[in-house]
Amino acid sequence: MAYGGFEAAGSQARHHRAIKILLAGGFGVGKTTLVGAVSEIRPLRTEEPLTESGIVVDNTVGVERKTTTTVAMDFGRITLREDLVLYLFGTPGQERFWFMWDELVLGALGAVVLADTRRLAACFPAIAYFERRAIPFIVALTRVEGSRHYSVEEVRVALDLDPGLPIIMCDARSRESAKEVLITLITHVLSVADEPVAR
Ligand SMILES: Nc1nc2c(ncn2[C@@H]2O[C@H](COP(=O)(O)OP(=O)(O)O)[C@@H](O)[C@H]2O)c(=O)[nH]1
Ligand SMILES: [Mg+2]
Repeated sequence: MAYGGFEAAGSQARHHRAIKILLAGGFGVGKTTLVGAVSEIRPLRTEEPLTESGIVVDNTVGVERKTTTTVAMDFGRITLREDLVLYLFGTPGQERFWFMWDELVLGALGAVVLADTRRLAACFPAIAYFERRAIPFIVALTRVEGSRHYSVEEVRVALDLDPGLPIIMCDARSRESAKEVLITLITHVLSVADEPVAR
């Protein structure tokens, strides 16, 4: 994976640090939108119009407003400090791109699982994946206007998540909300790192 210019910075680059965060969740849940809202570079996107044949594969029930699909992934960058850069990788939502995940998770600090309360089950595979690999994650709920409101605790039960795992509401279109999601993840990662390791 090329980090565009990052290594090219010469001897100073030695002191630079990069944090890698993954963004996962079902199709149409807001991954591309969130990367776009929070990234300081024009996000690298690989959206393609949904083709007739793609529509058969991509489950668009409940996401009728969606006319493009992320073929590979979204990629964004946020400079936290002069020497500390956060890279955000939106994982491809469709199961047929599952094979890419094992490479994407390498070196990742943690993950955000986006979930839409209308289609909660769509985030099960992402949650199962991160649990299996012991990658710290949080759940961010995007809510579409007019859809039934579920409480965080209802979602926790439905997704069978530990009491300590942060679940927050977010609007993926809002930069402030997207930033709060990332801060919540980093805070969670730090608190998990403080826990004594079970032997
Ligand atoms: N109401 C609402 N709509 C959203 C939100 N996030 C994304 N959307 C809309 O949902 C559609 C699909 O989002 P997209 O980011 O492409 O989903 P992806 O497949 O996960 O990348 C787009 O039309 C977005 O404008 C959100 O937090 N709230
Ligand atoms: Mg997308």
